[in-house]
Amino acid sequence: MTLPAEVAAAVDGRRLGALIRDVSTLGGLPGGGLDRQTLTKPDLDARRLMVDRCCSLGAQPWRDPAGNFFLRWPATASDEPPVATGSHIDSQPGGGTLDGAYGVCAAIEVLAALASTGARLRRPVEAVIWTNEEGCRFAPGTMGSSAFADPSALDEFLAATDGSGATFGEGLAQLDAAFPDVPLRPLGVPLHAFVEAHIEQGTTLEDTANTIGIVERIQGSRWFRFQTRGAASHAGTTPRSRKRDALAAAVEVASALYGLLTEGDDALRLTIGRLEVVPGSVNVVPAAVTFTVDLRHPDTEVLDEVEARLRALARPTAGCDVQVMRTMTMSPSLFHPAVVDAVARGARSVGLPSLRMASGAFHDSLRLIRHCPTGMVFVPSRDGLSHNTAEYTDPDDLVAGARVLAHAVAELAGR
Ligand code: HGY
Ligand code: MN
Ligand code: MN
Ligand code: MN
Repeated sequence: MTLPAEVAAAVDGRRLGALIRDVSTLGGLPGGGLDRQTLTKPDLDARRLMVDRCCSLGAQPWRDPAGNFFLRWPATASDEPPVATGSHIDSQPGGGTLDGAYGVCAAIEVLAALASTGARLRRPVEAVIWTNEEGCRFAPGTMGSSAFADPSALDEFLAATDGSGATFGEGLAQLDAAFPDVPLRPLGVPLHAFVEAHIEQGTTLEDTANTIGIVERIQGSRWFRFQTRGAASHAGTTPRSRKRDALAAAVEVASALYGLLTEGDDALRLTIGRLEVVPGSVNVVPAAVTFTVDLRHPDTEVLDEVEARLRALARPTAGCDVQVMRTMTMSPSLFHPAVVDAVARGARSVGLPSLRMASGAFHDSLRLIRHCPTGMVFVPSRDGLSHNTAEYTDPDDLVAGARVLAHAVAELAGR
């Protein structure tokens, strides 16, 4: 049996399942699912659980100025750049227990499999926790992996604020006191390769009866913030001719945006996920409305064309001023053939039906593409559901994905 196959075989489903269950309790919601937003107490508690678990295996912990955590399994040629594998543990406010956390738990299971086989690979292996992938508390998403790939981006991220006015920098500052045992190292250390295991969050694997997704590319994502500004006035006395209703303007712009969606090809995705009205009082004409737009498509030209039509909506509407700004950009990206093929060999070696496919969701891996050869392993999501507390993947599929991950990581680290 080859070493990668040996490490894959050493993946223990019960151990993986127990870790996923333990992590799922941190930020767990009473009716199921998670609220473990980045740098909240549940996030820090989950980091502590994972650091302690990996240190008990003999791994060495590191962290960087963006709050990314690295749990390092030593190798024979220890000064070689490591093969890294991991994902994120922050969740949506009403998220599922597997989005991100599965990839980190699978990465830790790879370390446990290495420990149980006593395998010493040529290169170190690092399990990674990337900070703030979701971007729902502090926008944009993928802050940790973005800063890892481009350290100059960190300063702007530190100033990002959440709904309460707290900054990302203040959130990060908690880590020094909470993790005195985890030494700092610089951002962006060299990596030989990065592989992320993640739930598909779509229905392709389920619809095609495949267990493993060999992810070849990720579609593009762009986030925007629209702001309409009118004038607060009395709901009962303001004549219609004098009203400057910011919500009326927002509704007109939002309707035009949904029109772009229906006119677009069926690969186009446009979501208005958050809308805030100021002052938000029942008997005051809205003075201002802020709302977000999440735009996705596999093709940059299409994104550019839809963005031009979206920006054209930033014009006086219903007597109100309308502004728009782009707040996040992720270009459609291809994963590295060497890593994609390593994942494919892992799926073949473990004897699982697999499919080469694209990702509809963005991931930290998209940011790592610029840093080192990168690829992803998908496992099926029941009904394609994610960013929803009912998110679910068959436990056997979770183990299968971890075996494929272990095979790919061991092969890449052995070379
Ligand atoms: O939004 C996304 O695509 C990712 O799941 N955060
Ligand atoms: Mn995710
Ligand atoms: Mn997500
Ligand atoms: Mn991700």
